[in-house]
Amino acid sequence: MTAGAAVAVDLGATSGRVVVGHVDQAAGTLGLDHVARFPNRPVRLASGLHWDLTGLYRDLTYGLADAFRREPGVTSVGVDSWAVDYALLRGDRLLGEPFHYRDGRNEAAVEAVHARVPFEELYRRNGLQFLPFTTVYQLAAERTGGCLGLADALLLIPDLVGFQLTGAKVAERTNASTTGLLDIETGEWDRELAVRLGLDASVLPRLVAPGTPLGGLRPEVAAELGAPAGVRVVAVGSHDTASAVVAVPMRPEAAAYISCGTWGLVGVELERPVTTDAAREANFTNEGGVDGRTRFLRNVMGLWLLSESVRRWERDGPPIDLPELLAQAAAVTTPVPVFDANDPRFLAPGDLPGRIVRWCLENGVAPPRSHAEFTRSIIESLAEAFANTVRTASALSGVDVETVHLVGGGALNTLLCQRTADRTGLPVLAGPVEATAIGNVLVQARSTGSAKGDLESLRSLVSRAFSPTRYDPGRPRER
Ligand code: LRH
Repeated sequence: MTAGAAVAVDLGATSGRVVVGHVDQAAGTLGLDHVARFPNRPVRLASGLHWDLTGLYRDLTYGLADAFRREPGVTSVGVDSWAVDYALLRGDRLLGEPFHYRDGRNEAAVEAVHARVPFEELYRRNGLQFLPFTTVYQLAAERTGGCLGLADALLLIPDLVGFQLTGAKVAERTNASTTGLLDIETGEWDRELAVRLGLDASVLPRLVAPGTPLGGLRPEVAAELGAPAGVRVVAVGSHDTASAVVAVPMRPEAAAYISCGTWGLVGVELERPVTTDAAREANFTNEGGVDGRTRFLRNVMGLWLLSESVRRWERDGPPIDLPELLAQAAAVTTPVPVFDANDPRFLAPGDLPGRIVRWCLENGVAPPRSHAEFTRSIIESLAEAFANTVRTASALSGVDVETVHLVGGGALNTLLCQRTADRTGLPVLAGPVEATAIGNVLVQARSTGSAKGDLESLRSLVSRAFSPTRYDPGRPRER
């Protein structure tokens, strides 16, 4: 038994996990035990594409019960997930399963929002890149035919899980910063903006900073999960990307990061937001980081391009062995197209390979033919988008990037890491793969007193515990 263990619940758009973390700052150690991993499969209902939040909650609570069984020394639990999505509640009751941000309902809402508040003004107020699924647009879609009028609270996904566990209704700041409703200057809810958009700001809960204790488990939950006495739920950087950035073992003044999973979040960490016209035109975002830092970054489409292509191939053919497919992609020697990974046509679920072919035909380049060529084309296109975004982040922020840190599941993709090094012309340090869970654990550890210090002290624990794999740039293979 280790005293002061912290359990991280990390919910990604394709899978969730429960991880027990042990932090001993005096000894300079940081260890992780993987307890549970479960798929996160969206569900298409008559009302649109939703998350199966009830199923996810069941799976994560089974994971928590397992964690408590294995490690009776657990003192805290922290929850992070993908951003922007929310649940509506009336009292304790959920008003339906939350919408998936890839649902098509936002298209019309974007225009309606910009008609009331033009994008330039929105950017000045919230500092966020344009993404058609940012919560403000989803809420505008909700106004017509949705449940907003019935709701008395809106909870983002990790806050919803926190509410089910503890009964506390809050909005953790890093994730709240992705809604579009947080004032970039004051860090408070922009109630005036909500009113102008016709939204009832009274549904927005109290904001809390990462590290804030939310309370103990509800007695029924504690009993059902066999929780050790005194376990507390702690707000972490509940936006998964905020937790991942905590665990990037970087020197922010000379590094860029790529948090690569379903999305590739590419940027730098700053002390202050950058909301210049140039940043807006380059569609860079200023999301809230832990300890008041700014995550100045851009969303790049990420490994979704590959996972959704594989899903389509598997629908129409035999199961695919991913490591084998990646090995075949690495061995491709014929030229493959580099397409615009950020083209909005790749956002919605569906026939991604078909859309890649159409992009190529519209742009006068020969489309890939085999699964291996598609995979290689996706990896080259992602590496190119990563490289362009690192260059732009550096130019807009003034950070002189010497090293690129690539964390998350993408760090296991050796071809992607090497081609990112080649295309940026910079060394890529890959890992940790579980950066999000580590960042989640570290913020809990600091809140419960088993770790101290600023982000740099926490990051030095990460550097000692996880040595990255280094990829040096070779000669870029131009295509
Ligand atoms: C990554 C992520 C990203 C958001 C998207 C919705 O998981 O949180 O930072 O833009 O999901």
